[in-house]
Formats: sequence, C-alpha cells, structure tokens
Amino acid sequence: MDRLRLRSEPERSEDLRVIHLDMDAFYASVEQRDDPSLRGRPVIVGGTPASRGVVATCSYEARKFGVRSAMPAEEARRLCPSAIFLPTDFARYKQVSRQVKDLLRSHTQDVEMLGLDEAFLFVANPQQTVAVAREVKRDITGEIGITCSVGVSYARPLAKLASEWQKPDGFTVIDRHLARRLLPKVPLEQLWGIGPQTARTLKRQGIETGGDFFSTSTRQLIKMLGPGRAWDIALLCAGRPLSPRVRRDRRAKSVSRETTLPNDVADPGELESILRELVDDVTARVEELDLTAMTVGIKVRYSNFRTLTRARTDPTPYHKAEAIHQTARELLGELIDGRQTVRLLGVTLSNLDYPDMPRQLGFELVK
Ligand code: DCP
Ligand code: MG
Repeated sequence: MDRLRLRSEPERSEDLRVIHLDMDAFYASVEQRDDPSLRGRPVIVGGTPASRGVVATCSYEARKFGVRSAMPAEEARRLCPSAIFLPTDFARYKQVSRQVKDLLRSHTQDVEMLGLDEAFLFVANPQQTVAVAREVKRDITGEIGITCSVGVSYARPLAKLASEWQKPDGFTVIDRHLARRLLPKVPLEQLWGIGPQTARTLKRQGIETGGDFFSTSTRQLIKMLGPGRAWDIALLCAGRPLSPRVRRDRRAKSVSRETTLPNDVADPGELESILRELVDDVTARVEELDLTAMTVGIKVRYSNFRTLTRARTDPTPYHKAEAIHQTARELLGELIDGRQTVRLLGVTLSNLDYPDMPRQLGFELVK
C-alpha cells in the first residue's frame, strides 16, 4: 500500500522565522502583579464555588494542586482549599493585552494576536529571529511585569508547540533537526491547526501521533479527511518549512462552467439535461489536460437569487465521465424538488491532478 515518506533533507536553520508567545497564567498573573500580597500564592480567577462558576485560569501555585481552566470552582476549592478566588476583571486584562500588542509591534510590524494572551510574530531576517524572541521576552517581563513563554520555529504549529513546551517562563527553539525527532511522537491534537474534531476522526482509526499519520495509507487519510486537510496535516507532520504562513499550492485547481438559463426552470428532467451538457463540457476540459478530479461540485441559483452549492469528494479520482454525471445528478437531486424554479446551474471539478502532488511537494510514494 502507498505510504507517505519524507525524504531526508539538509539542515536549514535559516528557516526559523516564526515566534509564538503566550502569557503565563494570564488573568492570574495580572492579579498577582497588581496585588503583591497574592504573589507566590494559589490564585484562582473566574467564578466562585458559591455561584457554581468555573475556573477561567489559576496561578501556577494553584496548578500544583491539580486546578485547571474550565474546572468547576467547587472542585478547585476541594483540591486547593487555601486558594484565593477572584472575579474576572476582563477590562483590565484587555488593557494589558493592548500593551502587550503595542510592545510586540515595536519589535516587528508583522504581529498576529490570537485572543488576549498569545501572538505570532514573523521576522523577515531569520538570522535575527532567536535574538528578537529573547528581546521580546525580556521586554514583556520588564515592561508589562508578567512572564510569558516563547517558542521559535519555521512554521506556526511548531512555534506554538515550542512555546508550550517549557511553560511557564519558557524559551524553546524547534529547528528542523528537533522537529524530525519530535514529530513522530507528538500527539496530533497538540498541533495547532488540527482541531478536536479532526483529532477525534483520526483517533477512531488509531492515528494519534505524527508517526501514526505517516504509517497510514494516503488513500485512507484522504478518505477520512478529504484531500486538502490530509495534505495540510501531512506537511505539518513532516516538519517541512511550510513558510511562516502556511502556504497552499497556488495553481488553479478547478475547472468550472455555469450557465444562466434563458427561462427559469423547475422541471427536474429538464434541469438534469442542462446539467449533463455542463458536465460534458468540464469533463472534456479536464481530460484534455490529462488530469483527474476527485471532487464534483454543483451550484444552483433559484429565481429568488438564493444560491446553494453541494460537493462530493471521492477518494479514488473520477476517471469516467459517467461517474461524474452520476454524482452531479445526485447532488442536483439534493437541491431541487420540482417546485422551486432555477435560473442558473453550474458544475465544478476540483482537487485535480492529485497523483502528482506528493512528488511535487517533496514526498515519495513508497510501495
Ligand atoms: N481562559 C478562560 N477560560 C478557559 C481558558 C482560558 O477564561 N477555559 C482565559 C484565562 C486565561 C486566558 O484565557 O488567563 C489565556 O488562556 P491560556 O490558555 O493561555 O491560559 P493561561 O494564560 O491562563 O495559562 P498558560 O500559562 O497555560 O498559558
Ligand atoms: Mg497563556
């Protein structure tokens, strides 16, 4: 069976361009900064046990007792009876967050805040990234008065992984050498960009780490995730230099054709025959280019201009025009009921040229 395998590559530490920064125990740190009597003590910010609230966050002193974000405050009090409970002062945390953002902008213009307490920074000259990261960390502590953890790498998910690695007050660089050693063991849900749903889908099939991902057949991955997602994750797990901002292949990847009908039509038979012409047209163009499509999509605009689309992806590329016709017809069936009148129909074939992609992106398909 086909497997994605990474080719060995020379070291290129000059790829390190991404910094991820995450404030430590953010709300609780702001509270401890502003009230010295709270320093060194277990502080829990959020709802109170009496109001049946939940923990927003807690200081690292409280974490030693097992207290965590999103835990019922009642449970937190049981675990840590000496904890000091404080209400959430959102306006103040927002103000501190704005100061953090301004400070980051003074180091590099390319800053992307995620929520209140984390950010990605992109550094133009990769030779300077580690030095910039150290300065940023030092200035945050000095000027804002609370600590943060910083990660440096060549792709966003890995910079984020790095900042979490040695929290609190951490500083971690994941270069490609380290990434190659770590990624096979990293649980997939720890990679930024792999949401809980995707992680669950993969887990159901026993795919839990970067290593598992690579020992799964390409076909199975595509079947589970669709080609786009499968590919994004493959790149990510491979520890390849995805560029600071995950770049997608920019080549045109679809062929489409649509037509506004001379008169609005409700009759399913008539719509099907118009659809057939459109499918013939796009299929011929795809075949001409010697490509295959994995996704068939259709578009319907009703007389009231409401527009709906439907698409279906098949793990094996559509080689036969008849299979494309069949899918398009079924998708149309989902959008029309014989009563609504239609003014425009369209067909798109996408996810083209799949068989070549692994080679283009530096993977080998190994039998
Ligand atoms: N937050 C919240 N509810 C959650 C998680 C977080 O209200 N379930 C808030 C409180 C946190 C802030 O968001 O202070 C930032 O979230 P983080 O996940 O970065 O957590 P902390 O900064 O508190 O701790 P860490 O040191 O783990 O980053
Ligand atoms: Mg944080």
